[in-house]
Amino acid sequence: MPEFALTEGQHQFVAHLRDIAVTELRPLAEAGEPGRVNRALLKAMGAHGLLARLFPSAGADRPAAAMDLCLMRETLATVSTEAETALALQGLGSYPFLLSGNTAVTGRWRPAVVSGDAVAAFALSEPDAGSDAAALRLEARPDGDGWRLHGEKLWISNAPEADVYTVFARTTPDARARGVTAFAVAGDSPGLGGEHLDMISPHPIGRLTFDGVRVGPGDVLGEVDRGFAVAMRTLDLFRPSVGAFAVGMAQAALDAAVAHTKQRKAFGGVLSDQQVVVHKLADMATRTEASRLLVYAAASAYDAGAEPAEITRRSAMAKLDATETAQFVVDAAVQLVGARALRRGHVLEHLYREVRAPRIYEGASEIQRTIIGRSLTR
Ligand code: COS
Repeated sequence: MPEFALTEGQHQFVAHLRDIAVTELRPLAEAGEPGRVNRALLKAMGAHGLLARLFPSAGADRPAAAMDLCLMRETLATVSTEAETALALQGLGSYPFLLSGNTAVTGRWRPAVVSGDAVAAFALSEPDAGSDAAALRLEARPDGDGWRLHGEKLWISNAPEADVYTVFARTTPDARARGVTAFAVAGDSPGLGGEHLDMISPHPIGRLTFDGVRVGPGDVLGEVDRGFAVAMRTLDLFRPSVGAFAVGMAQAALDAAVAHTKQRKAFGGVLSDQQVVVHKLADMATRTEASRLLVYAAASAYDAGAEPAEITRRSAMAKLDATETAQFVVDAAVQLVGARALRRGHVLEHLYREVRAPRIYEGASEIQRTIIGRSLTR
């Protein structure tokens, strides 16, 4: 059943997290270098047990708590988008091997991932396979009892600095989704290279090159040729949480717009005396709250073990609605605050850059509409 209100325990956790975020995580995030992995920040999140909360029960059928993940992302987004994204990327990169890895893989990486000592990354996209993920071509050539990986991955968050990658590669040619295998690949593997990419939003992202990187049967996550489902199940969990990130950004933008328009003198009063202004704030608040409820409903359905098709549909709806809403809200807030919102360093200038990418990554809005549309017509 979808949840429409937070429990007392959840409220307390959110308040506690906000406190840690303001006093510790934001200063660490601000001390980091834009576009680079911030290991001190990740270690602090590990020390506070936040990364462990991403994986409450490794090895279980559903080793994650979606609502918890969403609350963490929404809360952190209102304080520090860098801290938010560092937490999320750690989860996205390592969830597949916690979901589908054998005991050796999970045992090797889980402790370091939850302590923040190892940085994880999710490597699905390629230059010619973005929205059409089943078109991926990174080649897994048979080599003894294992494979050698040849090819390229692009737009991979945390690359090329991560310590472990979930890599989706083609084990059977011309088989689209039915010929993809997921592997855990150590960041220091011989033959693995890469570079940073300079993007509009400040989180680390890069390109990976594979020149005969050796992977063995023990590195397979799940089953050979069944890796596409590993990717999709991971995205089913993380898409609502991208929505939660968007809701947090929308809330931060709304708060900034309310604070400004309440005190900004204009036309013999304050800006919020103008009906056009207060009506805009009302729309921003209402749409943010509606998105929040869609996110909570999707997360609750996941945690309650709803039917896979329902989880997928709700996940797509939450991501679609929340990311599009956040774009509207941040843009409207910039308009209300005016030129000072566009000055480098203003919270809205930062959010304006941050809010754009989530409408593209983890499945563009158009892909979410395709998923929702198919669920209606199939
Ligand atoms: N959970 C488990 N399995 C799933 C699934 C899900 N949510 N969604 C699809 N699958 C399975 C299907 O059941 C099908 O399995 P079989 O071949 O055994 O029947 C297989 O995966 C292929 O599914 P489908 O035919 O729907 O694949 P399509 O190529 O039509 O594409 C979309 C599906 C468009 C949904 C997928 O390519 C997608 O999500 N694209 C966006 C990728 C993305 O998010 N990239 C960002 C990377 S992270 S920044």
